[in-house]
Amino acid sequence: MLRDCPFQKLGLIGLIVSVVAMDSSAQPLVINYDEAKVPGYRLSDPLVMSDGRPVHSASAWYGLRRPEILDQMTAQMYGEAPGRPEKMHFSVVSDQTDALGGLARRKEVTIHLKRHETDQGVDLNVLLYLPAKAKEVSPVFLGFNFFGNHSISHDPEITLSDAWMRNDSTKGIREHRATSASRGSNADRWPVQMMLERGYGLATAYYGDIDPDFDDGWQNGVHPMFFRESQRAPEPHQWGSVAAWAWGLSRIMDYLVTDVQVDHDRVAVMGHSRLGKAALWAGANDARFAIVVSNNSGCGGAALSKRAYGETVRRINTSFPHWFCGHFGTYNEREALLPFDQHQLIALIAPRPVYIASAVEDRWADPKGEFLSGLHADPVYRLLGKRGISGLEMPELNRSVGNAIGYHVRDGRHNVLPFDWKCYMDFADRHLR
Ligand code: GTR
Repeated sequence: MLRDCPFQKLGLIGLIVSVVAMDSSAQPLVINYDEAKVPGYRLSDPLVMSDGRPVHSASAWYGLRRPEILDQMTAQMYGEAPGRPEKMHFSVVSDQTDALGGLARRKEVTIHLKRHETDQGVDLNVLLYLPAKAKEVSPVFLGFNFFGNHSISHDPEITLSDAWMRNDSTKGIREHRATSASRGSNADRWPVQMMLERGYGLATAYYGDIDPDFDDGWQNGVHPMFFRESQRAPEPHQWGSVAAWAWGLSRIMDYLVTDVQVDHDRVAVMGHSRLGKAALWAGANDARFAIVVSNNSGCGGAALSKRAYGETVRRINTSFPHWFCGHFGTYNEREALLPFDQHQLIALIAPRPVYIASAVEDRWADPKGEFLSGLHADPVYRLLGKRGISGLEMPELNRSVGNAIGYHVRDGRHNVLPFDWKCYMDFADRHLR
């Protein structure tokens, strides 16, 4: 399908500029914010096989087309991930039934990721809040955090992370370690009280427990655990960090299905920005996630790559060479050659509900490209008997639209705001209850 008719009308009003930056290859890197300069592009149809055969039935989708798309996106973009490590096990580190003034039951659980008994392994520390008064199992939102579990709430009982973190004095992180000043430093992104009052639990973990977010030559995090003898880096088709974070979300799900207070049929996976990319990829790979929420996930997440608006494939591969698999570099400035685009990532989640949220000032993440991914995934939802999203136009600001594919663009910047969470919980209320 071409970007012209009928989607050309979907204009975002705003200042239109092109920014020229440089990357390490010394070629000027053009960042386009001008809708008129979005290249003409053709999206592959999620309901047509690569060899041209049309997909007319749910069985052809599940049996043929879905595996084809999943294989392409795995091999060319996120990279192949291993299975669950053979000797993985869980320890409940603490369990308090009257946390947050009696509102919550708070558990801390360590997931020991190990392949062999003798491995040092990697520990993933999960914080779980559940509504204390719940008489039955509770639905849960699961999402990674950026600054450690202790940063998401002022609850002084949360264990302070001792993991490597990017220095940030505004978040109380010095010499790559969290200090006590870091407690609650990101609490405004996690409305725990509102969640508990609405009957939802929250499971969260620091994403750096799975893979510290810097290009370290693959020596830390979970990647080395799976190297063959003498292997030093993932092969070009093997997982980068985004796929590793997605894999980590599935390992947390492995724990959640064993927790008798959690309704494991009602776990919504959510992520912001790079962690939104990871949440979408987790949702595409792991059907245990009942709902998937992408908050401002942008390039490599919900935004169409072929629009090359805001952050581009070359730019993301240059700034973050560890996020995607080696093969993805082939598409730097050659998005047209991609055999898929991000609408197919959304389609992989079908028929489960997925919510895509944009922020109007977050042009780097291409709000219109995020909306279009949902729109172009809609035919797959319809084939599977669900209404995805109707209406070809982006909605007005701060209005949540859609059915099994939810969408909003709110005012303001790249962030997670209470408005976003309210929309996610309303969406979960509609689809999970
Ligand atoms: C930016 C990156 C985006 C987005 C964001 C974030 O630097 O270019 O793709 O992931 O970081 O995660 O906050």
